[in-house]
Amino acid sequence: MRYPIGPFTLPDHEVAAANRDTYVQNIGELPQKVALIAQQLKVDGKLDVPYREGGWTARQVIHHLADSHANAYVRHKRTLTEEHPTIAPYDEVSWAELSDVTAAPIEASLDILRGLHLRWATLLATCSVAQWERTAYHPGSGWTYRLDTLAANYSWHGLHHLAHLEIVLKS
Ligand code: NI
Repeated sequence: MRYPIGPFTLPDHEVAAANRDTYVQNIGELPQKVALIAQQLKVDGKLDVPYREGGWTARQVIHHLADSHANAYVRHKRTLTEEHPTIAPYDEVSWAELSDVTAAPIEASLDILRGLHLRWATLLATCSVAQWERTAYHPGSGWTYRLDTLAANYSWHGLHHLAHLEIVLKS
């Protein structure tokens, strides 16, 4: 239940380079997919249903996507403009428990995702080969990301949480 599409594994450079278009497409398409399922969850009154026992509610998942991908966007931009930056971690569990997550309507995060992903997918779609190969260090995992493996991670991350929302919808 926790990893409905399986955990993320860091692709090797050859695989990541071959799949750049897929990552751009997945990142570009996510907001519309989330908005569609969020609308269905709202109609069904399931926004406060967790996707698993003790897990986040659909509402928390939607707000988490906005929180996480705002960080992701900054990570991509820093990778493109700084020399091998160290990615700043954030406490995603605490972020999901802050008051805005219960007080703000999901539409606020759907709006964030729509604008953010349009910028993000446009940025990635126009990157040069040299830009795709720029690197960043992630202290949490100890991984060195390239821009394409970072995009791979977030391409997976969007679909991972979309699958959580689908679990709630089918419950
Ligand atoms: Ni997540």
